[in-house]
Amino acid sequence: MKGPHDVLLVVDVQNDFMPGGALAVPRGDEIVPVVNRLAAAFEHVVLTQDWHPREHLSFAANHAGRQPFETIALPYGEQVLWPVHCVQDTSGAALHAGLEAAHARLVIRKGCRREVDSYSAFVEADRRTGTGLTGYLREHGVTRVWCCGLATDCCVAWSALDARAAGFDVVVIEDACRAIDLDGSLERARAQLDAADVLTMNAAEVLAQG
Ligand code: VGL
Ligand code: ZN
Repeated sequence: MKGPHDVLLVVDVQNDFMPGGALAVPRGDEIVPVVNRLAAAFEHVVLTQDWHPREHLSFAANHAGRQPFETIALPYGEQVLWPVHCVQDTSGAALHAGLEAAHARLVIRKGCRREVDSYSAFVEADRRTGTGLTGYLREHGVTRVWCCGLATDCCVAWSALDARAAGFDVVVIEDACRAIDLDGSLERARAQLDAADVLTMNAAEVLAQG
């Protein structure tokens, strides 16, 4: 059992990121039983939910003439335009029904403001506005963040990098994640994680540690 200094951060295990969903991550559903086994081994679990208003600026549909997966310049930098996904309070934004994490203590909802996206569970895409997760984890004495969920090269990687930047030890549990992998984004994310001293492990290794 992983104790009070460890947290399992379960990123965006939501219907819209599952096969058949609005922004499907290939084989995203395969992680659910793995995440469930991990969650059972952690005393402290935190979940995230991508949680956008329907007018969100990350949706291609909200920009005339734009298609999903194009990029545009927003005041805070380049923004990928996505299909409409994880609209607040819709079934697409709901957590996967098979996720077993009843003891999760906190659900961070992110990307809630129309004009700013947030891949990271810690800091919004303006790179200024914190979600409060850093302070919450510090207040609970957490020193190590174990990351899993969707998508490896997007919200998981950004969350892991920000956790590291906030001074936590960070592990990405690779087989409890799946990637979108747009134009080499998975390889780029892996290089950034390596450079930041984020460790990668498999769920079996994590569970074998007890
Ligand atoms: C995500 C793209 C847009 C993710 C969220 O959860 O990785 N990706 N919003
Ligand atoms: Zn999103």
